[in-house]
Amino acid sequence: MNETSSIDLRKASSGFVIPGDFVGGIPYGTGHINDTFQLTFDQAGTPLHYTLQRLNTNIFRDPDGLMENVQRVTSHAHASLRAAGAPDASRRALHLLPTRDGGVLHRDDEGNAWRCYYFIEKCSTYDIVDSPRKAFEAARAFGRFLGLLADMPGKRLNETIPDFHHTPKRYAALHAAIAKDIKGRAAGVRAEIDYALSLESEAGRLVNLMQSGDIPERATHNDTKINNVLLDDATGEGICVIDLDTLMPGSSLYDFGDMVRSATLNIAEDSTDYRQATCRRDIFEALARGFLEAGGDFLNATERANMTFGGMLMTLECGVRFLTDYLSGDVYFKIRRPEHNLDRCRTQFGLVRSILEQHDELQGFVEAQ
Ligand code: ADP
Ligand code: GN1
Ligand code: MG
Repeated sequence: MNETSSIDLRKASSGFVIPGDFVGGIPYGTGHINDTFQLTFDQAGTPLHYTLQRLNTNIFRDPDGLMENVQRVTSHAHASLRAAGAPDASRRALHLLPTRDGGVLHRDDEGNAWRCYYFIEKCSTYDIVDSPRKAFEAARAFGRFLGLLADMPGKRLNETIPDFHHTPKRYAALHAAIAKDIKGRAAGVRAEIDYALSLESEAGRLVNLMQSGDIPERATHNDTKINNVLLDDATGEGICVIDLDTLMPGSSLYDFGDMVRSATLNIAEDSTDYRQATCRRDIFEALARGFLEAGGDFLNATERANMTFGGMLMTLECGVRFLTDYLSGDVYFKIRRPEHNLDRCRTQFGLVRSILEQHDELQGFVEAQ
């Protein structure tokens, strides 16, 4: 794939039916996987924005199956919003633009896969949550989204990345990376490897509870990073869940867990100040309240009993993935400095430690809801 600076956005956007004249586009957001741009079109004197994204097809091997999921879920969301009479429905769910050939995925001459959405105005995303209110709103939006997915008719969602949250398989990949050690980095990260291995016995708990049927399989988002929900600038409400590439069959605890991972950390995910990493209890509590307010009716007792554990496990799994990528020569997550993945791994492991230290109090709060 070429660098984003050399991309011809006018050409890429010409694959879609977008009314008006192309004005320009800029890179947008802080995601680690796809390339996102905000486009401006002039429609008879009114500037309109769109979100154009180039999918990372090294990671998403079946873009058609992925877009089928996105189309089903966004259509279902709009139908539900219309049925509920929501006045601002077009800001509350992503809306795909059609390609010139009537699909939703545009393939350019070089084989790049593109999609385009309405850009939702007057909203913001946050990489670090600075108040319990924001955490509550984000968690309630993700909880409602889970309810929406539960209502969706039709077949099981396509698996866009098989075994995405199969933590034991993530550990197997770590073991393979340590054994290969292609960059000669393993000796320098012995402490991180030892920490990961000290918790390996926990890796299978959610997978086992799903296999036994104690935790139900659900249609889930699977990447509920806190910057994947748009908060309304005027009201603060969590208005729209975005970044739908990892819609797949999964567990509610993957979704609650990744919120805990991405919102409770007191420092940036890639901070070099990783020794300061702490799980902020007020943010955790706000997440639990928001998620349970929206999803409390349908979560079962085993799901509730494992909510804090889910936060720990999703954080551990992500740390293991960052460490694996560091050992493998940084082939998966975008990096902007040589030790970027290692720094990310260290903040995640710091957060795991902090969640484990506070586990009983945090889970006590969940049980009291
Ligand atoms: P990535 O997979 O790279 O994380 P996202 O789909 O999360 O891609 O988009 C990156 C950022 O772009 C988001 O965090 C959000 O700020 C912004 N964004 C994405 N889609 C929209 C949209 N339809 N309207 C407004 N902002 C959007
Ligand atoms: C990636 O695309 P983005 O930045 O929202 C990753 C998540 C990780 C996250 C860590 C498809 O999410 O699984 O938790 O980085 N997405 C994929 O920040 O691997
Ligand atoms: Mg994102």
